[in-house]
Amino acid sequence: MGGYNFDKDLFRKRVRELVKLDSKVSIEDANPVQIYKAVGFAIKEQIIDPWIDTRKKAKEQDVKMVYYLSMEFLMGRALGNNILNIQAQNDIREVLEEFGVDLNLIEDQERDWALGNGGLGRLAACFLDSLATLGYHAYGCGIRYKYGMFKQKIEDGYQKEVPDNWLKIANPFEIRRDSQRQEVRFGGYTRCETDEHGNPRYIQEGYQAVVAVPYDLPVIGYGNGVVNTLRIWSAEPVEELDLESFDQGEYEKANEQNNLAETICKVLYPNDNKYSGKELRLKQQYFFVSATIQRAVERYMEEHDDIHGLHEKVCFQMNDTHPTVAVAELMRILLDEYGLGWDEAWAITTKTCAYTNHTIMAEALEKWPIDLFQRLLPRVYQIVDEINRRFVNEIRSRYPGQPEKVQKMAVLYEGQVRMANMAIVGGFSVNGVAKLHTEILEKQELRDFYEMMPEKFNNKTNGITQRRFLLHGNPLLAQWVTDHIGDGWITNLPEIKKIEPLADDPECRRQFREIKYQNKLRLAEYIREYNHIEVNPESIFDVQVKRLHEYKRQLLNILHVMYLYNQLKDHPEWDMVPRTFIFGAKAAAGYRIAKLTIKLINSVAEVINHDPSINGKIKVVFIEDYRVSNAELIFSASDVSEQISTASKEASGTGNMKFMLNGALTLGTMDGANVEIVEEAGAENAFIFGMSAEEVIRYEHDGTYDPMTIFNSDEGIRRVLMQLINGFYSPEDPELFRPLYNSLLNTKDTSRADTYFILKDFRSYAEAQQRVEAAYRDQEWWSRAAMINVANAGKFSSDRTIQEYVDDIWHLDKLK
Ligand code: 26Q
Repeated sequence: MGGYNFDKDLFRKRVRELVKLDSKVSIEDANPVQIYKAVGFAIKEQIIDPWIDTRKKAKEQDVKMVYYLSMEFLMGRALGNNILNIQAQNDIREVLEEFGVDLNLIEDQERDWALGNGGLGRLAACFLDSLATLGYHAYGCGIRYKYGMFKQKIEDGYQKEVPDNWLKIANPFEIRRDSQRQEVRFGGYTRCETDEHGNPRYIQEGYQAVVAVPYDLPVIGYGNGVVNTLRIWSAEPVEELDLESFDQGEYEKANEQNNLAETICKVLYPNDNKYSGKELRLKQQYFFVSATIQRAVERYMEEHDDIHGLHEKVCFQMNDTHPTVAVAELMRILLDEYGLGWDEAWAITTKTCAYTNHTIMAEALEKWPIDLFQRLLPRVYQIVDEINRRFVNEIRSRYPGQPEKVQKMAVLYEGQVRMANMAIVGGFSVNGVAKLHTEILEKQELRDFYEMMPEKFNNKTNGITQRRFLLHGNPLLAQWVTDHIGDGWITNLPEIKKIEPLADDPECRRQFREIKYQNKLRLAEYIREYNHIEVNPESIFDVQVKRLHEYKRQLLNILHVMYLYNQLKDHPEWDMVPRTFIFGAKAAAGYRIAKLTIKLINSVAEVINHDPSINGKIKVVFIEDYRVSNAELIFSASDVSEQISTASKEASGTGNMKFMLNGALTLGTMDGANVEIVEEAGAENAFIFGMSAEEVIRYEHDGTYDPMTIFNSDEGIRRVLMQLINGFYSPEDPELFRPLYNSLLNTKDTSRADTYFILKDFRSYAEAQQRVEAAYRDQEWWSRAAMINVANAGKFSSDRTIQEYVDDIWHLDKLK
């Protein structure tokens, strides 16, 4: 397919007109928000034909396509990225300059599309970018939450959640598609009828229904004229409530349906890696899955005549267990609406559905109470029950006399529906998201499944899009790379390897350092504006940005800062390299320990940043409301990338890749994709510490770890821990941080103290931090290592990941 043929004159004319039409002001009087909207509309006009054509070509060429089913799409802002992908940046910048406005200012008017929590949602967004850029037809399918990820305010050091009313400014890119609405049914009961051939037919009755209305957003391929669709569904009442014409019973039902519609899409659950068995969550899941699958089958049948070939043209990729009700919903449609027999329907389903696992954390596994599931989805539950019955028979005949196999693998067990098990049984592919993660799945978490059906298992190491995280986020480095090796890297990241020899050229290293310095100035400016803290751009920018979770061990990081500060107070003459410790993290609203960790970071910052005696050698900054848009600034300005999760706990991580691509050195454990990053960049160009995944798992099994021994024997650690309970950082309330202290030492709260081995890894971490310090003193060495990291980031493009999904799982055809 071709490019976009951006028409600059038309664009100029249309921005003038659209700002009037939309805001009733002339361009001269328009404010930045009004201009942002007009620019968005004018860009939509320029991509609307390629958008329509993409759909048309997909139909003509009858290509196989994937529906990426995800509760989350963490898109960030669209405008700047769209402008780059249609390659109209210079034209648009010039037109806006004619109007006397700066493009960056206009980009800054857009709200983040924060329809996701963190890694999993951002991965979905990167995948959509890569699918379009590689020329594959794909739909991202999700929910149009009225409120996305909350905005984080820091008040008195505490996180406060503020609703994210992102639709308040109309989104110029979206298109409501009333013609494609679907009905989704909840509750009631099923009645069995016998049809004319004597076959049973199941009919759901007494249900409540909502209408699912899709809103489409364009996903623009880089320079290739392919525009795919992110389709997010919104719930609406089936009929608007008419007070007069309803009798009491109907009135109540209509009212309930209205409420149901309103609540379903109200808000994104702000949990990350944690299951909470809330009924509304299951409603959300079924709502968007049912709408998506109904529409996908309907569309397939508009263009084909035999439902039996569905799997040849369609794949449903399930992003974690959240949409795995898809397996049963597809069965329902095939059985009840197309009248297929069980075996036929099962054969199609198990060739159409595929599942990605993103976690081994036990508390993240979704297990729905059967009574809840059955009440909400009576017909779907019958199907789950039958899937389970047949699967259990299969296990028994395969493993006679081994009841523990049923216990481990059954879909229904101890009154619960185990969604991961359903996904594995009902799909043809199960993948982990990094080599180590997939190995742990095969050898530990999903071992019985792996032994029974090894052919389903495969690894797809995550990736990130270089278009957003280098081209858009770090324009200086992107330009520098392009100046030296051309722009092939934009669509073929492994080409960036060509900069590796430049790491041996002192002048290139100097330029590279200068770019990092400029990016640090840009971030320092942001920190001055939003945090009112002055940071030294010559200091090491040591950064940990990600969701706050105990396994990610932000606590280890801040305890080490406290430890360093103690050292500095004891030895004021120590000429340590100045450091700026930068944190950014949202905590799930109900996660007490996580929220207290944020408070601790801010309290430590308060003390250290205001202590003149240390001459600004340490600064601690907590960046409020970490999100995709400010992440782009942060990665580009970082020197040290903190990836310090307890080994085996972080399935992959993707922030680690964004840092690497922007020339930060990894300080990390051998966890998730860190393992592969080190493999690519060379262990000598990273700082690795801590226990291995194997050691962690061994300790977890034998239960011999006792943090108290460390506390008793290590003076430095003890001093830091005592500062959590002696009011050193909270004089007004010395007990404030007691829960953190307890989480590390007290076995009363949890089954084992220090669940995430913070004390165990502390010394190794501190020692790695010393290596960082020593290495940074040699600026030539450091820049060289940073450049080698960038040069070897090629593997971590989501283009590579997507191509692997296409080759091994989806088998899509490219659009011509
Ligand atoms: C589940 C039930 C109820 C409410 C919320 C949830 C829920 C929501 C989000 C559970 C998990 C998540 C998100 C998980 C996640 O982001 N996992 C991360 O996925 C990344 C992409 O594969 C990996 O890189 C990270 O290692 C992994 O933690």
